[in-house]
Amino acid sequence: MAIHRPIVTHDPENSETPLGEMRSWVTPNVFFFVRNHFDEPDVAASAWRLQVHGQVRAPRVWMWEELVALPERTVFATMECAGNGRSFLHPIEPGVQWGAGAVGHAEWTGVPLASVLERSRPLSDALEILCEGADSGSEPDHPQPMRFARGLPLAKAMHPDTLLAFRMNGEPLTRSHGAPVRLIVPGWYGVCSVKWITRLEVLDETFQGYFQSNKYTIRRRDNGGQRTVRLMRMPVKSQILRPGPNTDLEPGVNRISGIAWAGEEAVAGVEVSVDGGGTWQRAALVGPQAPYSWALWEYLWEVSRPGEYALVCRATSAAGETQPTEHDPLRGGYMINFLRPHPVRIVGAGKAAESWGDATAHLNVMAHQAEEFAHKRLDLEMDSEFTDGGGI
Ligand SMILES: Nc1nc2c(c(=O)[nH]1)N[C@H]1C(S)=C(S)[C@@H](COP(=O)(O)O)O[C@H]1N2
Ligand SMILES: [Mo]
Repeated sequence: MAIHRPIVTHDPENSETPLGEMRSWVTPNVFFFVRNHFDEPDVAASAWRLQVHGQVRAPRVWMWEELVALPERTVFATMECAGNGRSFLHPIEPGVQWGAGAVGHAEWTGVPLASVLERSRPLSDALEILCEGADSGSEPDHPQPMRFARGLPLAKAMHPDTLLAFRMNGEPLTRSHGAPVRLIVPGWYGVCSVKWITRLEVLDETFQGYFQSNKYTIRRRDNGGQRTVRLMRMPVKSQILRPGPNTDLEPGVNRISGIAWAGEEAVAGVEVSVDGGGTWQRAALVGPQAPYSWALWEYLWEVSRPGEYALVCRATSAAGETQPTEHDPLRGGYMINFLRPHPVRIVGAGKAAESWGDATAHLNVMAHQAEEFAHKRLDLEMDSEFTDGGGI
């Protein structure tokens, strides 16, 4: 069986994690979704420079050898694109028409962004760090070429878990994921984690760049009116991995498995409904549970009656936040974590569809399968049913 990273747009590449095939807590690098706004720049480590300037006492340019000589830190974090799930919205929202797979979970290694910033001694009025990538291009509503850039509030920039990362799951970053160095902002939407990073400017004001003023914003109700807010933290969300949507299953015990994440929070619990959200049962969290990281979960569904069923999953964060029933239109094509039915059919009169061992045995199987996937050749699916979504 060939495994694909399904392509949503070719040029630039926007491709999904093949969620239905994933069995491991971490997403193997070749299957980790790719979200590019512009052509991928080719930046060799030897030629890479990181300029640090702006509201600092000691501006500086870093070279690769200097960066990797600093003390390392490793963080596990789930990364989701703020537009993940956009193709499920009605009416259609413009932008890349993502299915459910613009999300992945990896082990990121690098040096804390704070280690680099501190050495330039930011001034006391520092408010945000402008983080710029080496990639550039234009958008339909912004014809002048621009770099990909985001402003990161100072407190998050100085948090020890915010990394200038150069390894992903123990391997050097690939070009698609931002080689040689990218930002990792754990718990926040993927757009904050600037790839191919080459410039940090300490600002004493809020950055108003395209990718956080024109795009990646939502509207919020505020005192009877509305205001525009920038997207940063990921809210709580869950997704069924298996069975896939529209699968035919047999009567008996069927295992429903999935993932759930809650940004900076840990996941407190996941519930599953087999009747479209009418009644809920608790799923079991399996494997590691940590802040920033998705949790794997499963539910053993005993079913005898053939027919159509609407599976739904719903996660709750450690802070008690849970997923909304419907998509708030003020969110436009972003922040899509509403409860979405996952149809399956029970057909025939077989017995249990899958045998079931204990959690440890199951995790061993997952680890084994992940190992196998890591050695499989990657086939990119070259036919896309979707059109290029422009800059969203
Ligand atoms: N320089 C640069 N950084 C970027 C982007 C980009 O287009 N250019 N895309 C962002 C978005 S929207 C997401 S969701 C993540 C995706 O990271 P990945 O491609 O490694 O999955 O990278 C972010 N960082
Ligand atoms: Mo994104």
